[in-house]
Amino acid sequence: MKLINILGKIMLVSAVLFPNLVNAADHAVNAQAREFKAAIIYIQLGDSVKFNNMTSHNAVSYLIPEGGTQFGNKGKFPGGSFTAQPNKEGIWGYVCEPHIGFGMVGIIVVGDISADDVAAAKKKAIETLKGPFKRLIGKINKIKPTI
Ligand SMILES: [Cu+2]
Repeated sequence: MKLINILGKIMLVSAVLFPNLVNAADHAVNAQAREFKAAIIYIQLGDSVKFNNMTSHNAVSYLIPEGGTQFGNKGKFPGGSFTAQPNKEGIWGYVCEPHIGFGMVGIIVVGDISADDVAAAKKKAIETLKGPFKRLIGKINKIKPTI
């Protein structure tokens, strides 16, 4: 009984100190044909995103918030699936490199974003992305601000 009480207290303290970790959710994005489904997802900081059916696809971040850590291996296939955990709030744009010509790109929105945040991400995309990577701009246009 004592051990259960101690474990209960540890979980309670963890929930107070690290709410994002305790409440973290897992989201799934499926690669289907030449698309990510869903192509735009909305998550909270601490959540993870599992990319499924990645045998002939990859998912590499090309547009990330300031201070964020890139995910995905450029030029490599992860295999069956892999999990990304975006580590900053904001708009994350990623692409499937082999199929970017088909517009196989996606967006992960982390936390609350305003219309200004969307406009800033679009400006950054226009300034920094080249060639087919500009496909991300079309997806940014479809983001719905959450605040
Ligand atoms: Cu692909």
